[in-house]
Amino acid sequence: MVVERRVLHIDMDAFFASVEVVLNPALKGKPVIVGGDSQTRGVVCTASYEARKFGVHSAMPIAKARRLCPHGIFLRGNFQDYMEASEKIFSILSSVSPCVEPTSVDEGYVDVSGSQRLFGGDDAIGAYVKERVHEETGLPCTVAIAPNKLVSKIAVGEAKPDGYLCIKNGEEASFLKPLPVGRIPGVGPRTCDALESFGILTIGTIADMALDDLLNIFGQTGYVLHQSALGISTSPVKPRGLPKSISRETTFERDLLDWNRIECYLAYLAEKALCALRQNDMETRRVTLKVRYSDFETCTFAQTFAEPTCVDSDINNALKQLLPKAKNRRSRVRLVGVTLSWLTYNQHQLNFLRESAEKWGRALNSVDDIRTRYGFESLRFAKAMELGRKPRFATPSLSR
Ligand code: TTP
Ligand code: MG
Repeated sequence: MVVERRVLHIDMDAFFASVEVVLNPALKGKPVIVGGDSQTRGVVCTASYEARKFGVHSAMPIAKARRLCPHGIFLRGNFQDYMEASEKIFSILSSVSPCVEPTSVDEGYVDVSGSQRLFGGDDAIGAYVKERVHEETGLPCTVAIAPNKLVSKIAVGEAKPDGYLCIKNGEEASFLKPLPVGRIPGVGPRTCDALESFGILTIGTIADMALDDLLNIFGQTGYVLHQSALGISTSPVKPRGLPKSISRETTFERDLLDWNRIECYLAYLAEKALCALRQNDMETRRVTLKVRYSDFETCTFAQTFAEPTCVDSDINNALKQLLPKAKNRRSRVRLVGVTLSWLTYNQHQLNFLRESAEKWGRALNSVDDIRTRYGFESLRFAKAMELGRKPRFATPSLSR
């Protein structure tokens, strides 16, 4: 039996702004704008759909957004909150199929070809994903399921916000036919203008053209346009491979000289990196401390372990030994980070010599379980708690 390829695409709606609404329900229905590094500087990261009605959009200067939407609610945002929501979303997607390809913090593809019987078809899969995301994060998202990544991506764009769309195999071209050419991913304003100058406005017009004509006008791009217009794409969903290293780093809002505070941030970042390490069922043999000073010089200090570990105290002890080297330079610090590398699978269950590490490992697994259920902030180590219950980060610490 030939299994039909079915690809799910998910994209969260007004992601950062929606997370802010969940954190403060009084913002619901209001024009919320996230971004900027002050009241007037920087650019918009995203705007709620209410704010978009005023013409506010991502990458627009905050000052312009203020002019367009003076009564908008402007927030700086906290990347930690967005990352936590993102992690929950991808863990839900992994419960549908092992073949998950994250493409950004709020977007990804899932190959659901093999999940059809288990869930009872596309619509059941779509409903399950939307419901679980809503239950676990309170956030709205848009989901589409189609024969390939290209069509599911375009379908999500059509179904936004809070939508669901299913395009059956064989319906690709008819779904795409009436849409403007700019909906094809990669067709930017310049290609749109070029197509329009030939009177080509809809995807259907491209599909109906002779391939030779398209090749004459656009060269090789003509072929890609023709395939896309017919909804043909063979690009596979590429599940994220195992990480080679796991890093967490942040740039401070203002360069810091207070090493006690810097160490608190470092402790928090190390906690986050270790939690991610254990979630991947892995251990590390090398920890690297990264420090960027205010003159942008970046130094790294590393320590290698004789035995692999996933235990916080091992990493914290190593960092303690590395810190004096970093403090030697008496300049302000712009960024700190921690990287765990030389990763291996956690496979020392039967090693009796490591009994104490085992006990730690079990305790930490319980810690991680509680965090999965009640959020990362529910259990924290003392050092990082000096930053307060919920530390603010000016920049994300997204790297793996
Ligand atoms: P998007 O998915 O492009 O946008 P969105 O989720 O806010 O809105 P929608 O998908 O409903 O159109 O980006 C996801 C997040 O990434 C967004 O909430 C904020 C962040 N982002 C930026 O910080 N800068 C940008 O220029 C863009 C486009 C997004
Ligand atoms: Mg989005």
